[in-house]
Amino acid sequence: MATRGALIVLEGLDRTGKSTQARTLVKNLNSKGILAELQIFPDRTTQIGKVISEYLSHARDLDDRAIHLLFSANRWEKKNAMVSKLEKGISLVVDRYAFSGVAFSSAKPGLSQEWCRQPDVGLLKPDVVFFLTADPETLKQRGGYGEERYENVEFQKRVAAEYSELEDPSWIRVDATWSAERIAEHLLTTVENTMRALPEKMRELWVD
Ligand code: Z5A
Ligand code: MG
Repeated sequence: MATRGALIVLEGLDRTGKSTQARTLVKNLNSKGILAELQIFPDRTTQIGKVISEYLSHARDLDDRAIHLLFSANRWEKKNAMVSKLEKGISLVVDRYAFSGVAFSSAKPGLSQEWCRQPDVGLLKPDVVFFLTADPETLKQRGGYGEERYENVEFQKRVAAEYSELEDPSWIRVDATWSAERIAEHLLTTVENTMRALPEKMRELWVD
């Protein structure tokens, strides 16, 4: 059995409940005596994260490629700290990761998935990716939709198409219209199973 922590990623369109589930999963793991912490991307607390936050709230405009590289840099600036936590046996529940980076940027005109992947090559590869899915029209009805950049149904539909192209067979699709409790239970069981068969060595994203 591996002594390191597991890298668990939650992905999906806006308002699929990723943040709700990421928080609950950390709490549920902790209450079972499993060390786990939350890592949110974008991490808006760093200097790079502050620029990203200004971009998302329309306080700042940036070239599409420039903002893409900043989202990636925001992950790279956290990589060493993430490695060190995982090596200490702390599992990380990550609320959005490089897959959001590729899906959202490549939904813009002129940015290919191939180009968008490059800056994240070599980041840590997750041990499990949960992909929360629901129809953008349904998600629109949930709280807070429409305040930040990208939060419109037409763009979300393009992002959904990019996610489908990016998705690989290892991803675990979860119906985001299930109750939050049902999703939480499913995630916890799956993570516990993943942890039983965790490879000792961490892998790199989009390398192997
Ligand atoms: N972005 C990017 O372009 N490139 C990158 O590399 C990265 C991100 C990392 C901000 O992300 C934007 O950055 C995002 C992608 C882009 N843009 N968009 N669109 P963010 O993660 O900071 O966005 P957010 O503001 O946290 O929204 P979100 O993450 O999309 O929401 P969520 O976390 O998936 O959902 P939630 O906050 O948990 O729940 C939303 C509402 O639904 C809330 O009222 C809940 O009570 C409700 N909810 C939750 N679960 C359920 C269930 N099961 N049933 C019914 N209602 C529910
Ligand atoms: Mg969120």
